Amino acid sequence: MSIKGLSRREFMLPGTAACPGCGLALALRHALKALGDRTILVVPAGCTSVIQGIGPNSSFAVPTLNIAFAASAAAASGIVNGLDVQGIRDVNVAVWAGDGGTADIGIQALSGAAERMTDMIYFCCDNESYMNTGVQRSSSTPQGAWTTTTPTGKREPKKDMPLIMAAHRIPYIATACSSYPIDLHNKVEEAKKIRGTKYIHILAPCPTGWRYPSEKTVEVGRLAIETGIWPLYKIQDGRFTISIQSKPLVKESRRRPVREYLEIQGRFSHLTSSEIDNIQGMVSAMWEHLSLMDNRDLLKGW
Ligand SMILES: Cc1ncc(C[n+]2csc(CCOP(=O)(O)OP(=O)(O)O)c2C)c(N)n1
Ligand code: SF4
Repeated sequence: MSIKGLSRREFMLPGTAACPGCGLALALRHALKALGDRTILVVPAGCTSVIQGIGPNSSFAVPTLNIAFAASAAAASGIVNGLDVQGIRDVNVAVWAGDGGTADIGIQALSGAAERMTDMIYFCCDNESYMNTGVQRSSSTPQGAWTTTTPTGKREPKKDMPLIMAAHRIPYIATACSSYPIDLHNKVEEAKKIRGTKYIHILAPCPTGWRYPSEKTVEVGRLAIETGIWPLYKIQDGRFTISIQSKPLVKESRRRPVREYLEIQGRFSHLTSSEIDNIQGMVSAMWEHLSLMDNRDLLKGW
């Protein structure tokens, strides 16, 4: 898919309540283009419910169910079953949740739905914090990041949700980033064709919580990929493949220093040089594992 192949139809209408430069809004716009009009969205509390607008008006041009935090994957399961008994098989049921709604409060229902192999696409749109309620830490906040509940920097590492989902042996898992809409689009298209639970984890820079100027959202997302701190990959039927944008980074010399990604954001401004070196070391160690997993049947024989 090239940029010319993208649908001109918009399912996110003008006048959303997103902050200027919101990576989440950008990712949702492109995911919806790929999902198309035969889609039902399930949205737990979070920035997305604000972006959506206040009823009876909505900036989403697809049916949307707003649901309690812990229940999104369970609600999606119910919708899938309801459609199924009516013989409707051409509707994409998609959960669009934040990292708090996924990695913390929604993980139990998500795990249950994945184990039952519910036919849905679950999106975790990861702005690495509870943004909607004022930038509190989540288990997906990266180590070192300032949030209002980690004023001196988070001590614990980021929870690895995509690999947790891989352990459920679902047929499709992918990572994406709002700065790479074509890659996101392709992955949604791929996921749409597969029956069962599909999980797409999207890194979505947030100028408000990450503390950078709103016009730098695409640049910040690109730096996440180019420094290697956010690897793009997919795991399809157990086979792990690093995506084309991240592939060159298997060679350490092709990675930009992680300092470039950290220094552009106010949430990391308190870090000392040795803490930045520490994060660089974690990224290098992660890439050693990624290069071992690349082009391998990750789940065979498990
Ligand atoms: C059970 C429950 N606890 C807390 C809240 C309050 N709440 C609403 S949105 C939100 C944060 C959402 O964070 P995340 O899922 O990461 O989404 P984001 O706002 O960052 O997009 C919280 C804690 C709630 N609505 N329900
Ligand atoms: S707080 Fe961040 S994620 Fe939420 S609407 Fe604003 S920019 Fe988007």
